[in-house]
Amino acid sequence: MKLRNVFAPAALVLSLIVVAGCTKDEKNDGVSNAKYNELVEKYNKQVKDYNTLVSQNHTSDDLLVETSKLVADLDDKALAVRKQTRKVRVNLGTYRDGASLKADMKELDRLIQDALTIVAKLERQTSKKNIDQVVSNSELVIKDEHRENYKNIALLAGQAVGTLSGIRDLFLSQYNDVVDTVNARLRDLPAGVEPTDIDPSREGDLIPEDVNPIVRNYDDGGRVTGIARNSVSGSPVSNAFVGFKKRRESTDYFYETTTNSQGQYESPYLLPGTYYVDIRRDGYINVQNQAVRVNRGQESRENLSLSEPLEDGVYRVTLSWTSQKANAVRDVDSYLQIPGVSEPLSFQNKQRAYHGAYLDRDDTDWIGPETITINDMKQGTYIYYVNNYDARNNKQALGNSDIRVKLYEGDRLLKSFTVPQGSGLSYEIFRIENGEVKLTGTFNDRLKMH
Ligand SMILES: [Ca+2]
Repeated sequence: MKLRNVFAPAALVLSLIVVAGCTKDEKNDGVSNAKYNELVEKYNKQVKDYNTLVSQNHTSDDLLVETSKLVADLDDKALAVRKQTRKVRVNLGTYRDGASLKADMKELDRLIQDALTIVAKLERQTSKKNIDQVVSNSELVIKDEHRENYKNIALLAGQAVGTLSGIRDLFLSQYNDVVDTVNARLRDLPAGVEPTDIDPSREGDLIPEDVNPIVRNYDDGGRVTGIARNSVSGSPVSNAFVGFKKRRESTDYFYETTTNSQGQYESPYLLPGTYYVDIRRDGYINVQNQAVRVNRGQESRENLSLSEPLEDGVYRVTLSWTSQKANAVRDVDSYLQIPGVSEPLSFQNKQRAYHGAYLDRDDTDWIGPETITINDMKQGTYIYYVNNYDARNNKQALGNSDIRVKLYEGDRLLKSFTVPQGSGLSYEIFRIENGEVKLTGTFNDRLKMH
């Protein structure tokens, strides 16, 4: 056994700081450190005094061994709690469904209960009553001059335990804050799988109607840039109208621009938040209410794949993704599982008719587009998913790649999708079951790949 100092409460305090998830490098998660630091300082002083006194006297080896064992257990448990707390906090904004968030919280609850059980044992063991008992049962010959010290040892232990209880209460109150935040998030999430239709119109992200979102520079906001391309030829689409607005169902554009001869457009610097963009060009299907997020000091890459109108009953899936940037996927691939066909449609069988569908090309070098057209929709289940082809060791890259998928039918846009932040190498976006579109939105590393 790794024996630690008998003055376990010192180690216990450190464990509890970690349990609370509020070390200095985590100050951004909204938990105040001040009260903790105050209690820890007080506690450390009490333990130091306790330590000094005991070192001048004999005490029970049993107490030392048992206490050390408990502290070792608590250290292990505290580390697990810390990891789980961070997991929940870091991912809080990106959980796609209530079920996975609840599962992670359940695990956190379990770990915390285990830790508190150990805390309770330690409290009992270091209580004044127990120390008194140990002292009175001691077979050591206690010299008179030490008797007073033993009383003081017990007294100090009792004080330290009192502080320990304060720390535990504080920890529990902060944990309750996490639970409150999680509950608020759960109200925004469906119980099962969340659709990935991009409508991040959470109130907090929207710019108030009376605020001008255009700002002067990067210090105050960010910018949206992108390239519009023809979904089949990949040629730039010039002179397309791009209108920025603050509300989803609105035609009140606060900024309008057009794509240049290379298909490029950009917004002015904008306050951080969520905006919506409409894109129109004669000869193409309108794209309405495309959600874009603006982050301070960043450029949001919103590349557009525009489709010409199709015949009724013809479906088209367009895929575009980011221009070159760090920690993103250069080559995203589109896959379509066709009912009754074992091999999915992908770059392996592009540019030829494949069971009533067709993939135009494999774009391998940023932006896209890749486009699948389904001319002959069959009965059964179609599954559309995207794959991270060239960054196989980076499970975050797919979610960092600003992937935009659109599903068209005839002359209208049915749905827009994105791939959210998260981990995974492939991501199932939607299914079409007997003509009905069902949003799925799940990371899945076991989908069939070439
Ligand atoms: Ca590709």
